[in-house]
Amino acid sequence: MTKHFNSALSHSLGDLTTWKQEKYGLTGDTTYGKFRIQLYNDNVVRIQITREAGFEDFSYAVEATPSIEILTILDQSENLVVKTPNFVLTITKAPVRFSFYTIHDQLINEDDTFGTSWNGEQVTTYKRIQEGERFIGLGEKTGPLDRRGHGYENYNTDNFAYSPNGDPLYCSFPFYIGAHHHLCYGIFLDNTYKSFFNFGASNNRFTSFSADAGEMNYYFIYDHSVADIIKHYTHLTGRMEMPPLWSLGYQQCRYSYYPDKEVLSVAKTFREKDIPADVIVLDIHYMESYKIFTWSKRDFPDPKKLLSELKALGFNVVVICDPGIKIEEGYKAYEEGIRDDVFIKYPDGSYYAGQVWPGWCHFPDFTNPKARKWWKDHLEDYFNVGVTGLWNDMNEIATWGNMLPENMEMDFEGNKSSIRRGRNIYGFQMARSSYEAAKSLMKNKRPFNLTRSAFSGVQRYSAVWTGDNVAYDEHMLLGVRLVSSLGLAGVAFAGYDVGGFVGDASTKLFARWISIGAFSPFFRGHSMINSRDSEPWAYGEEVEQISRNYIKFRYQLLPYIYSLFHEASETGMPVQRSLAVQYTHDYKVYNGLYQNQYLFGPYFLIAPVESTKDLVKVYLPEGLWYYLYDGHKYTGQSEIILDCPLHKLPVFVKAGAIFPMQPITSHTGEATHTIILHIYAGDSSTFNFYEDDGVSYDYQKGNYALRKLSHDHHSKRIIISEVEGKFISNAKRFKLVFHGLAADTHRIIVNGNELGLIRDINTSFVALEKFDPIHDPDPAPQQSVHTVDFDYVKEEIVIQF
Ligand code: NBV
Repeated sequence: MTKHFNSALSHSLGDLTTWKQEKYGLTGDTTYGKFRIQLYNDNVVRIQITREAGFEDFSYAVEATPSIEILTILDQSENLVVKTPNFVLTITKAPVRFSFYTIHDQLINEDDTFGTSWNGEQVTTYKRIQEGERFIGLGEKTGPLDRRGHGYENYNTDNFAYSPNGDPLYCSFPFYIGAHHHLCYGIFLDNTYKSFFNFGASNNRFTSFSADAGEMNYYFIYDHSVADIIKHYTHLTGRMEMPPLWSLGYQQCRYSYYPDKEVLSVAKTFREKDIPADVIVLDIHYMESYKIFTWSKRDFPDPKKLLSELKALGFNVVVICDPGIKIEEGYKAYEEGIRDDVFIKYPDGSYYAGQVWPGWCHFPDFTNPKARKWWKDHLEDYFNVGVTGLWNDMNEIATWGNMLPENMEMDFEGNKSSIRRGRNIYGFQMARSSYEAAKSLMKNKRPFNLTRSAFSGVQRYSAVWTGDNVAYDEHMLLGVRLVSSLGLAGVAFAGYDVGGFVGDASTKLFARWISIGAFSPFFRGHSMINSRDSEPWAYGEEVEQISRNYIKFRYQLLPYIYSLFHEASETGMPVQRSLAVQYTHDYKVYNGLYQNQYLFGPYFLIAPVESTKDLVKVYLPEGLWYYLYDGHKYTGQSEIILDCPLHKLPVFVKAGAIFPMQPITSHTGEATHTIILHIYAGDSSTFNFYEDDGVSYDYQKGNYALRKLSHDHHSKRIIISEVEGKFISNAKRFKLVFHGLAADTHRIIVNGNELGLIRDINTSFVALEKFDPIHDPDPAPQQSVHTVDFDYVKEEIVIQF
């Protein structure tokens, strides 16, 4: 029986009155409410707490369903104990509190004495902070890597030129990871109302998470590593599909390139200047009076012709799409939107109107299947002229004034809710509508989809970029942290505007930003209207050369990067990994000096540094590390001081690394025929090298080629496994590049045949040949580099060295 209480005060759940075992867990009634526990697998349990009559089962974010049926539940005098093979949940009966232990009785996470409480409609769960506990995650949130001592709000907002501590921004990812005593766990609050996270920002006693309304509905995840926790979280919220390969190349954007001649000239300049690029992005000026689904008659009279000319130059085209639909008689999208009843309304049935680019607009309700269908019908025109990617902007929803009335209603698949519940999911649903439409309209070809606003699970539909950043050093480093943090929240495909959107980058800043951006999952240069030109050649010869070098390096790394995206699609593992993913319990990685460092895939450690610095302090975690440019070896768990001239972003490669690269191309449509495997001596490791056609969904039907690359340091052996999958690689040759072997001491035997050892001492890193002719005409190698090449065969290849 649920008692009534004074809703002006905070009340917690109360004591257990009855409980019952259910198929996947149990339900319990308490003095003031009820709870349900469901096991999703041996590592994931869902806790729902409500005062309503029933439990909510609808979620846009979560795809998984509970699956563990056999449970051990012990009914002890003071507790209920739920045992899984991997952790134990103890529910105290009076009052009801939830605590999680390892199977060896170590405390992982426990409710504070406040437990779960309501304050009016707002529901909060309080957790006791453990000694030395750190918190990471929440996706696109400013502030430090370790969020202890900070509080955040999730309320998707167009935060133009946000400050380095600005909050909230465009996205909500109510998921964090806690770490203490060599343990870690994740908590995902699946509630789309405005929510708050307090990581000991009030005291050292508790951390709390609240939602303005709706259920307390959280998932507790326990496993041995952050990577495993992300794997479980993305099991719940889904994983990305393989992106089109071209979307991993360099993308050039500007608010806005127009007319068509300017677009073509930008594209041609990339080719003339020998700077690789794959995408031109069209911002709002391609439209007629900013009306989505239209093309400016004056500036883009023949989009189909323009796009085919760009295609011939090897460029794909991505167009911006805003949700605001101009209220204008005769405008097809508007008239059909009214006809199909797709726009958001007030409770009295009148349409909401907000002002944005085209003037007064209505906004489609993407939680309504009718609106998604209408959206798709209108998007079709883009694909008919050859567009291959969509860029979802302004979907917080952003309007002039930015104040969205909270009484509006949204469909929620026929189960109407107020926009208080819909706002944080609006961008997600728009991105979903665009992706699903594009996917079906492009037949079997993969579209690229990008969104500014998002919620947990958006990785299934879209890449995310960090909105309107500003051209200064601190913002550049903030962007790096935002992308690393998005990775922790399952969004592997993320990036920032290289060069800074607002303001003018200095020459040095642009050089640094584009070097770092080359090691970002999503790599796009973009800048605001009325700011200075910001293409890689717009900052003078030296910066042009630095840009060319790093963009070329990225293109050579694409087989590695593409394989990382495959991993993300299989396990949710981010491409850009905060050091906290791998070195969670090494306190140094949270130090303000080192918190921006990250791993790009398993092997590259990037230490982003301000453009104003010539010297930088870098922290190298455990292991042995090679400086990218000269192979100098450093022993890990050490802080080093390094020169960081503008043309050399501090980058290190981990000993044991074995990864594929390819020759330079000017865009991803150019086939290459050699796989260059780089091997760094000193440790062992394995890497899954993945290839497919890069454009279609055939990989889901087995048309891929997966090879496990194993480097065994002790037996001095490399094994390239037999190809798994039907895809026939373009490769004809393998070339091996050994780093860090003593000169002339190694015979290289490939499948039993001794191959002549070729010593290459012209440069220390073959892939970076002529890395920077301006500064390093002939860099002296500090390591010996050996290369050897042989035919590509799809059977297993064993190399002894
Ligand atoms: O469409 C114009 C811009 C776009 O360039 C930018 O990337 C978005 O974040 N858009 C915001 C609209 C508002 C700009 C002030």
